[in-house]
Amino acid sequence: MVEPLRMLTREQRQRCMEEAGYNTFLLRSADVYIDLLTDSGTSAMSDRQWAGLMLGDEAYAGSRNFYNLEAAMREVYGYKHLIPTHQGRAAEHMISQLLIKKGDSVPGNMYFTTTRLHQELAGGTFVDVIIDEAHDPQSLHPFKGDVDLAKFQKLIDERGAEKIPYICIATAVNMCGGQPISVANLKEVYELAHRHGILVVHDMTRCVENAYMVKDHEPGYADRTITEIVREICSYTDIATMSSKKDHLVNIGGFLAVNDDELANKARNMVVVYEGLHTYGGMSGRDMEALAIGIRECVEYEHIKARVGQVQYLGKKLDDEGIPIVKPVGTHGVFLDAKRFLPHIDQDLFPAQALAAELYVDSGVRSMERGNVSAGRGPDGKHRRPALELVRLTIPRRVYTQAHMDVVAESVLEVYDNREQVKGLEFTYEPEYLRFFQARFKPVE
Ligand code: P71
Repeated sequence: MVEPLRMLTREQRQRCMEEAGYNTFLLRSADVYIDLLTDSGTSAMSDRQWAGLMLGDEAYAGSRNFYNLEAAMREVYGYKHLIPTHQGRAAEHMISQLLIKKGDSVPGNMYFTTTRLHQELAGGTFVDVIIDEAHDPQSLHPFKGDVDLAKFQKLIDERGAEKIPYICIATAVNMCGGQPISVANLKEVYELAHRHGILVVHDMTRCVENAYMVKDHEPGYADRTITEIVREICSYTDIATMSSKKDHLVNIGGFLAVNDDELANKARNMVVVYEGLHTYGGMSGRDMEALAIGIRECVEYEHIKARVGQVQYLGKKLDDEGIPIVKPVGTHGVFLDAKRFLPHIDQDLFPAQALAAELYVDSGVRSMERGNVSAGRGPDGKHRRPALELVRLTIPRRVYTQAHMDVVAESVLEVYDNREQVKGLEFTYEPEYLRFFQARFKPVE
C-alpha cells in the first residue's frame, strides 16, 4: 500500500500537539509524518496475506479459516487448543478471570500495562521478578528479560504457592526495551514453577523476535531454526496469550492458547460471552486467513533478520551520536532514556511524555511515552516513578526504509541539541484506567 504523506510546518505541528493535550495518542494520523507510535497492527501485509483476505469463509460457525489458523498455530507454537480473540488484551482478560482469585499474587518479568490491569481487575497483585539489570538502561546484559529465580523463590516462600496461580512470562519484554529472555532461564523458571504447582502463562506477543535474539546470542542455538527455538520456548509454558498485531503481521487479531483440555473448555465458554463464537472470537474469516499466513511468514529467517536488523540500525545510529538510549538495543524499537535526555525535568513532571511531544513538534515523528505516565499510580495513590523513564521509537514491520530511520535519527539529534528548552508537563485530565491512552497535559511554566 502506498499512502501520500503530508508535511506540516513547525507552527502547525505545535498547534496539533496543543490540541492533542501533549499526548501522541491523541494526534490524528494525518498530521503525523513518520509514525513510530507502535508496531501493533501497523505492519504491512504481504501479497500472500492480501490474497488470503479474498478467501474469507464468513460462516458464523466452523469457518475453514479458523481451522487454517488453528493448524498454523499448532505447527509453529505447538499448543493444543486455540481460542481466538479480537486482540491480545481479550486473551489476558479471560485467563486472568479464569485463574486469579482475590488476594493472589501474580509474578512476572516486568509489568505490561494491559496485562497488569487485567490481573488487578481479577483481584490479583502483580509482583515484578525480573532481574535488576532490566531496570537499568545502561546494563549490557544480553538477556534482560530473564527472571531472577531468587525473587521468584522468595515470593513462593512468603506467599505460599497456593496464592500464586501462575507466573506470567513475556518474551521480548516490551517495557524494558524489547529485551529477550534466554531459553536456559525460562527452563529454570518452568521447573521451579512446576515443582510448586504454579502454571506458566506466556505473553508471546513478540516471541519470534525473542527467538531471533536467542539464535544470535544464546550459546547452542546458532544452528537452530527460528521455529525450533519458538517451539522450545513454548514447551516450557502451559498457556499463551497472543496479540497477533505484532509478530503476526496483521492489523487486528489475537488468541489464547492452552494445553489443558478442561481449561480450554472454560475459555471456550467464556469467549462466547465477551468476544464471539469460539471459531472466530471477534475476527472475521478473512482476518483469520491473513493471520494464519502471517504466522508462517513471521518465522522466516530472512524476514525476522531484516526486521530486527532495522531496529538495530536505528539504535546504532543514535548510540554512535551519543544519544542516551536503552542498551542493548532490543527487537521492536529504540527506547530513548528520558532521565538522561532531560535531567532538568523531575519525573513527576513526566520527562518522557514531554520528550515525545517535543519530537513530534520538531519533525512530525510520533513516538510513545513508556515511563511514569504509563506506570500509573500505585496503591498509595502516588505516581509509581518507575526506574525506566523512556520514549519508545517503535518500528512497524515491512513499512519504513533505512532512509526513514535516518530522518528519525536527525530529528532526535536536533531535539537533543535543544533539550534545555523542553519543559515538564502536568495533567489537565487523568483517566482512571490505562491513563496514558487518553490523558491530557499542559506545560509547566
Ligand atoms: C504496544 C501494544 C499496544 C499497546 C497496548 C497498551 C498500551 C500501549 C500500546 C500490546 C501488548 C503487548 C504485550 C507485551 C499484551 C499487549 C496487548 N502492545 N502484551 O506495544 O505489547 O495486546 O494491544 O492486542 O490488546 O504498542 P493488544
